[in-house]
Amino acid sequence: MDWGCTVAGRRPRRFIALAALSGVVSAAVFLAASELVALVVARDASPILAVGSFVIDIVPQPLKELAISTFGEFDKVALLAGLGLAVVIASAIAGVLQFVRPPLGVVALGVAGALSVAAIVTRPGVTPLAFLPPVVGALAGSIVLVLLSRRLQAWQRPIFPPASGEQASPNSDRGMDRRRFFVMAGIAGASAVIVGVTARAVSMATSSVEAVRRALRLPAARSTVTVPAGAELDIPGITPLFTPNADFYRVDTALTVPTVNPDSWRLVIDGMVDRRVELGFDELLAMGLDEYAITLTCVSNVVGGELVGNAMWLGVPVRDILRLAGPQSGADMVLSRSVDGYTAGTPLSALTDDELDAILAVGMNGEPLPLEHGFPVRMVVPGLYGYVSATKWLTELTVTTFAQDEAYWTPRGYSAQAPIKFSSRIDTPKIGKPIAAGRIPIAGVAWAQSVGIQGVEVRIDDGDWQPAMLSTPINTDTWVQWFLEWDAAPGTHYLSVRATDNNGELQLEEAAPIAPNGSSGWQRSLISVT
Ligand SMILES: Nc1nc2c(c(=O)[nH]1)N[C@H]1C(S)=C(S)[C@@H](COP(=O)(O)O)O[C@H]1N2
Ligand SMILES: [Mo]
Repeated sequence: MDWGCTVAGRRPRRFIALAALSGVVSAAVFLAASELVALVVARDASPILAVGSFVIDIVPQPLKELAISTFGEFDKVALLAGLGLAVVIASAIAGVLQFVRPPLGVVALGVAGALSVAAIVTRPGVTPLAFLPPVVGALAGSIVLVLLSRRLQAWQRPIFPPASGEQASPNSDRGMDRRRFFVMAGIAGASAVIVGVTARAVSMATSSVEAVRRALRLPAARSTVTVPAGAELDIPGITPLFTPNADFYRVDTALTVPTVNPDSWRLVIDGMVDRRVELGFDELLAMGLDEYAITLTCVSNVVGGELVGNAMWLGVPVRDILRLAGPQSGADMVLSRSVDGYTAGTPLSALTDDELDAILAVGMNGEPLPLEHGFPVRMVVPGLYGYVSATKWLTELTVTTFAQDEAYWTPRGYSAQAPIKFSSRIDTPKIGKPIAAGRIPIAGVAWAQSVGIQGVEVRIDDGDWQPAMLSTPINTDTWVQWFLEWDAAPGTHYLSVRATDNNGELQLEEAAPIAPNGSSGWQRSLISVT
């Protein structure tokens, strides 16, 4: 192959491709060096994660919904993959720029470094040295880019006159230059991958908070919830009464799970209060823990969807904590804040109501909160969607007003206040899973947190609504299971479900999308019987 073959005035395609490759290698060095420095001086300062988080915050609402509906719980993996692709493309362009118009490639890396610094230092809770990783990364990446680009120039030189100011090397052996380029690109690329992956892995593995969590023994509950006999139906395919932590849905804007050490955790209660209060983890535990069974629901749950789960929480009523600070008259909202800057706005009345168990939870299904579910402390409020109440990795409760303060989702297309629209779901038989004809149970769950479910009805095809049997409810804050026996005849059938709550209200029939305040409608699923 003749590497030197060229059309007059144009560089051969091969060199352009190799210039692009040198850009990609330099970007890998940039990221790897950043990860390494981040590991040492500022764990929160990974450029790729900071830029990813920034993207999450600025992405328009419809796009976010599209991502969630397309990729489900893998939305963050998809985001990182997309970001990775963008980095590859942009860095390839930077490599070509550096080759044809130096120092434009270095300028591009500098801009990438500056943008990373901006994305990092504007994250909440950032440490003072957080600017360092992208700066060192940009420097390392630029050095590699300049060196690779020079090698490429040298290799190409016999065909082109030297660039101004550079020395011609007429005697240089092109085979040698070519080898130098590949050796350098290979070493830089391979070490970037090894260093980058190792640094990230070490950073994740040595986040000591998981070890702290495993060693943590929460005090026993002062009062426990009695699960009545008949609360859990024994039907294959039905959702379990309590959702195991490993299966509990996860929804948040955090690209990496925040790691909060309970030893340094502080909760600040401020805003419109008689006295500002600060609480440590042990002080919170010392207030006494009780058990609460509460079903959590996400506003993004579509009719028949999976973004709902039931857990046995261990915690302290929020009203007891607010009482320490003394909310002032005129306040009507509590803005709860997470370490990662996320906020939720909850009506003050929902948090002070003696009849409603809004809690700060530290335990979930018999263990400390899993890291993904808000360790060490999160909020849980029966009857309100998670985005307006269930702040994870909680650090601050600001007593304020809806007029004065806005929570994370409010300017992003969701209602400031959002009670859960009660709903019902068919768990079995499942859509797209043909079943054998015969007597089978139709079963599922229904929830109307803080009110309770009075009844569930099922309709087969266009028949009459038939009352389903309900499990014995634990309380009004948890879902109930329901079932109906069905003589399934061969063919395709529509199964529909609807619930009535303890106020005698019928589940909303009118279909609504998840934005701005939750989906509604009756689930209708097509089942094929063979
Ligand atoms: N810090 C933080 N807390 C958060 C969120 C978030 O993005 N960040 N999302 C909320 C939303 S929308 C829901 S539905 C619940 C989900 O809680 P889970 O992930 O434990 O199921 O957490 C809430 N708390
Ligand atoms: Mo949510």
